[in-house]
Amino acid sequence: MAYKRVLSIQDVSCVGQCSNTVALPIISACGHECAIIPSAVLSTHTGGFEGFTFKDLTSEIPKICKHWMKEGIQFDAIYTGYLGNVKQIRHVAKIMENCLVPGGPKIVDPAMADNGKLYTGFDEEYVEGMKWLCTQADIILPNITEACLLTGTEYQEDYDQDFINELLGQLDELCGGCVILKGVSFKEGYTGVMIYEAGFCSYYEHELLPNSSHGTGDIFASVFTGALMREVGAVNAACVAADFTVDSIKGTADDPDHWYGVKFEPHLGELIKTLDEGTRED
Ligand code: PXL
Repeated sequence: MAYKRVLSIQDVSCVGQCSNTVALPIISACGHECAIIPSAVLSTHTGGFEGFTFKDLTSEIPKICKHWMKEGIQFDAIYTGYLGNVKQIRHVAKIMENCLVPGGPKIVDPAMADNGKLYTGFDEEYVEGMKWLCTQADIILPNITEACLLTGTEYQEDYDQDFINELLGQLDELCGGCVILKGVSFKEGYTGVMIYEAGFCSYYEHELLPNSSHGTGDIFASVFTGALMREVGAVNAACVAADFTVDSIKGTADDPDHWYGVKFEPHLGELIKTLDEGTRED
């Protein structure tokens, strides 16, 4: 198995099972080195806790980049998620330009909104910045809310295949690479992920679980990135990521005190097995 070095750029929410605290263990379990840039340090994520602390680390990012360039440090993939503010978007693009091996994938999860609403602290300027970052990406992983924001489409809870096709077409124009659209549901009790690449569209449907789940987009994107770097292809990587996310949500459903995230850790062993079976070289 090729051992890859992946850079994850997103916040550190000290408590909350999201962003880098999810990317590190998951990408490591997929068998890769996971380096990080913390875009900000928060006491918790912003989705439901009151009075969280927020230390913006924007000014560190160009210094980190400069040091890495001096040391010749390069990554096989760069994956970005929640960024602290719009200024970081240009810094991130500079890191992609200077610290990524030629041909390495730029994976952008435009983590900024869900259920029709922007996350606390984000505004129209951030959306515009994220739109621009998506034009620099090879792979983007929006949910439907983020897809609507990125394409200037009015969010709707009920939609049909035509609405999704239109969204995918516009996202493809924006990114020009591979679009992974999450949370696409056509049937009650089910949801799924659309993978649109080079004019081909695949849909992987799975159970829709009733409990709301913070951080599941980050879990999905981390597994996707880790699996993609095992060279299984975008469609397989998305299916593995969806299964892992569903298992993690199911394993949390019986614990109402664990509302702030999902218990993904018990499923890492199964993920390692799945990837080993799928990529064995014998
Ligand atoms: O999971 C997305 C996310 C990441 N980081 C922070 C967040 C959120 C969602 O609310 O608040 C800090």
